[in-house]
Amino acid sequence: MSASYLLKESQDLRKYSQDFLNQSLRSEKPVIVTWGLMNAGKSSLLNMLTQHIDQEFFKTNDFRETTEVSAYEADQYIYLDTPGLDANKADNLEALKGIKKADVVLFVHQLQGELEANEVEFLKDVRTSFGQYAEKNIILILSKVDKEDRSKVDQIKKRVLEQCEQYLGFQPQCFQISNTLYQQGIQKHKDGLVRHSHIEDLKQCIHSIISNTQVVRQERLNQEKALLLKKLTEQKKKIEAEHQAQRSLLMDGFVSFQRSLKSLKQFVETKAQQYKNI
Ligand SMILES: Nc1nc2c(ncn2[C@@H]2O[C@H](COP(=O)(O)OP(=O)(O)OP(=O)(O)O)[C@@H](O)[C@H]2O)c(=O)[nH]1
Ligand SMILES: [Mg+2]
Repeated sequence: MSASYLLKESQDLRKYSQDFLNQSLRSEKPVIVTWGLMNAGKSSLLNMLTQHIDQEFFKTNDFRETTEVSAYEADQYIYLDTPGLDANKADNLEALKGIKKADVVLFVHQLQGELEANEVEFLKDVRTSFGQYAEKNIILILSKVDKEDRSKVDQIKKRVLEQCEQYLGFQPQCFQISNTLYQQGIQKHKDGLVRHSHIEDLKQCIHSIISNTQVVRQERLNQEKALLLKKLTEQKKKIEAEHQAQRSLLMDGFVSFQRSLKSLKQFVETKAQQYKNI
């Protein structure tokens, strides 16, 4: 490993440590975050969960709408909306920023087929961040169920849960929701539509998960602290090894320099003696 690479690695680790320390300054209210591909219905869902029925708080649209993380602070919770994931790496990084702040993750998948590769990759990162709490705190949302027939919804649900089992090692809780049905149900006072939207069921589920927030936060912080300590110890070893290597290099150079100096001295002395004897 080159010294410049080691330096860069150490600088990254320093930033990571600083981020870790900043985390303890986070808000007390539980944080609920949506993630998912562009246009999946993330912002619409948050509008429904925060009772922004007639006037939206989180902007929604048919084209890419959310481009940075935005927040709504309610009485009990904070809701975070994130930009849709896509093949563009930089944007996915922007979306990932909220991971450590999230207490509950609503992963929104639009019902057009199975999970795409970048959705799976992202879910793996979220799982890592939650550790042993991933299974409970990540909720899978199948959105816009009003657009598909029941058999297709069931078929996609089965496939997506199989993928979760395969790539994450567990099947998360899964809700088949419709923002549109919920909105219409509330506006027209139709309980059937509200029930069919499953938004109230989702709210209850979130509520039950959140009762454990402080314990989970502490555990995740402990896990991360242990990981950070491990990384710092490994980095210390690498730096010591590099230091030793540089020192040996220097010593080797010094020994051969001394040897040359010695032979030069002998040469000069011999010559001086020879000239003296002439
Ligand atoms: N039919 C139907 N359409 C929905 C539903 N939820 C959202 N939509 C529509 O889907 C489109 C995208 O919704 P958004 O909530 O903006 O999606 P998003 O995931 O926040 O999109 P980005 O922020 O661009 O990633 C909008 O036109 C919504 O009106 C739903 O339950 N049913
Ligand atoms: Mg959005």
